[in-house]
Amino acid sequence: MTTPQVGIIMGSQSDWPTMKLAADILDELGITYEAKIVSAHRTPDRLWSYGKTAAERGLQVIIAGAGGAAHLPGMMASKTRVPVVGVPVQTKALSGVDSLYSIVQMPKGFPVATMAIGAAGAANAGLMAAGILALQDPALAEKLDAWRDALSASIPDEPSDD
Ligand code: RP5
Repeated sequence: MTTPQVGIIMGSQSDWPTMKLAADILDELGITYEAKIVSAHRTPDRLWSYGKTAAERGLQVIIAGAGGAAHLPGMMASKTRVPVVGVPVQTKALSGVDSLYSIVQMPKGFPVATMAIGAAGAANAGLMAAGILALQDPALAEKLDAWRDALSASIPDEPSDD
């Protein structure tokens, strides 16, 4: 089995409805990925081995989403040089602000490219991964440009009452 280009990881099954929005973008652009539940708190050994083998397996970007005390993206960044894009999952208790703060303030040396909270952040994580991969892949660059052009073209000139 060949290694996918992108690893999507998340702390819990409950994160999947959000993280699926990143997967949907990758599907649209024809980017291969795997989706795994890897929890910093509940499955730390799984996190360790995923991070330790990510580069040698050939993963090119990791999208990591978690909610609450969301240590997963930062811990993953500490274990691999593969770029990590972090998605703060929206929580019920604090609306995802806790997730954002847990992910965004990484110390110098171990960066996480942190997206917006929730659905927009997950979709943007897919687009960020696509942009990184497109640097070395002209066919993907063309698809991504077309995707962006289509989005721009879908925005009306004027507001409507409907
Ligand atoms: C985090 O705790 C997960 O990323 C999830 O967002 C949150 C709640 O998890 P569950 O209790 O729904 O499994 O680790």
